[in-house]
Amino acid sequence: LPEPGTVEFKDVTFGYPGAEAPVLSNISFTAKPGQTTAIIGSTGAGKTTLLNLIPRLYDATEGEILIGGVPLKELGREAISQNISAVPQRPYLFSGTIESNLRFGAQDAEEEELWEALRIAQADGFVSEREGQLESKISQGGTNVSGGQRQRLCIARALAAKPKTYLFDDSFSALDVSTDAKLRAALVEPTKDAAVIIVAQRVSTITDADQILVLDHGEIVARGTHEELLESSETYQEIVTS
Ligand code: DGT
Ligand code: MG
Repeated sequence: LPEPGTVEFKDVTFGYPGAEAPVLSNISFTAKPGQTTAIIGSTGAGKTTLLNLIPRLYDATEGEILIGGVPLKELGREAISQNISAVPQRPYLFSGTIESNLRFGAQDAEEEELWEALRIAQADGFVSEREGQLESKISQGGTNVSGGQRQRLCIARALAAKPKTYLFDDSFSALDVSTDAKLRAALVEPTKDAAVIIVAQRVSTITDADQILVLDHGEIVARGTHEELLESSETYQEIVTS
């Protein structure tokens, strides 16, 4: 069997219920533990849809997705939520405390582990400045923290769960360039044994990815490293220069 955390797409096609044309066609790739797989492509290309198939927000219409060699449908909801942490494109917080938000998926974590997750996510500063710190209240939807803070808290929540697979949907583009760089540098060590899949808008976020998939109208039109794609893919060149 492939290592735990490995994500395999085998000829996956997906169309939203009731829609005429598929949004994703014949998607095949493997995201391995210890590697970063980046997905880039214009708005509407299908990046979020592709990520959402992994925790089974939707099921593939055709083809198969496997995690650690096991088909998603055989894995069960619990194993999926225990092994995969997703930071969605529009991250949400629950009403409750910062701590209860971080503990979603990490019920047994020590308080020190929660602070470590906050440090990596560059969120320890503003949390320690809030009255009550970990006990400080989050209103429904997280409207009493800024968008960038919400994003970092959701990244901290994903880290606290210590999953084998991380899914980051455009999680860094709302951050200023320097916070983005610091956060991604801090992520290297804690995610080094996991399969990391990153959807990105900024090419600078993914230049050091082990493989980049270029998605266009629901199809992978090119794949490779940054250097390889600069040579081989016009679509990638357009993204880089746009
Ligand atoms: P982004 O986030 O703006 O860069 O775009 P992507 O690449 O994340 O695109 P995605 O996956 O959100 O959308 C791909 C296509 O699927 C696009 O034509 C819109 C359509 N679509 C997205 N969500 C839904 C949905 O819930 N229902 C239906 N019927 N179509 C959807
Ligand atoms: Mg999206």
